[in-house]
Amino acid sequence: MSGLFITIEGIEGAGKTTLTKLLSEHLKNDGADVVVTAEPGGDTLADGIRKLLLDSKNAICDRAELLLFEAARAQHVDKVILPALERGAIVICDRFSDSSLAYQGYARGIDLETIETLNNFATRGLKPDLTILLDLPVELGLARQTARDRISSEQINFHRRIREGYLSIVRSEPERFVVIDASGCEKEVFRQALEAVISRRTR
Ligand code: Z5A
Repeated sequence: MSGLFITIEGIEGAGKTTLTKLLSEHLKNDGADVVVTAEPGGDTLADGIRKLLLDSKNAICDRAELLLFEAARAQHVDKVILPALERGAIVICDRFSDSSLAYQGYARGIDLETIETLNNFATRGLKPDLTILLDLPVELGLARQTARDRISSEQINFHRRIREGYLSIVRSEPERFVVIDASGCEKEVFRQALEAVISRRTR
């Protein structure tokens, strides 16, 4: 597979969507074949699962929540991500399997090994070449948010466990991650992220 798979992770309001847009525009202007996508979602089926997952009217038990994220991921990987990587594109994905470890594992309390096994099944073992973690205090991220859904309206301690969870994942796989202080301005976050992408592309 000749493409480059980049994922962007972080707590709510970290600036993932903003960075994804800035990076993809820059790389496209540079002439690269870039596919921008996000989880949960990516095609009609996965978008439908996203609506179920984020709707505050749905009372979803933790195991069902995990399995729905993994079902959406399996569909996303087969229909969007793998075909793009196979043709040599740069895929920039706003959230991926680390989100399940951070949210359903570290924050909800589901056993991490179970999640790793399900992640592996859903992704066919696909791992990002580079994961950019946008790290910032939970209070700042939540203050940037304009709308709340079933998951973002959880208590502040839930969001703190997510942040700590991400930092634990980084410690276990430091070579895959670049951690950027996302409390800085958009331009500075973008500058650091672009530097990381360029160094990964030229490896
Ligand atoms: N989830 C899960 O539990 N398990 C999983 O496996 C997966 C996901 C894949 C997806 O919702 C939810 O699903 C999410 C995790 C869970 N939980 N929640 N809630 P989503 O995709 O709709 O939500 P999100 O990923 O958290 O996105 P977000 O809240 O929109 O945040 P963001 O994309 O990181 O931020 P943004 O939209 O780029 O920026 C937010 C605002 O801040 C906006 O006004 C920007 O202009 C501003 N901003 C951005 N960067 C900056 C900087 N650097 N300085 C100042 N202001 C900034």
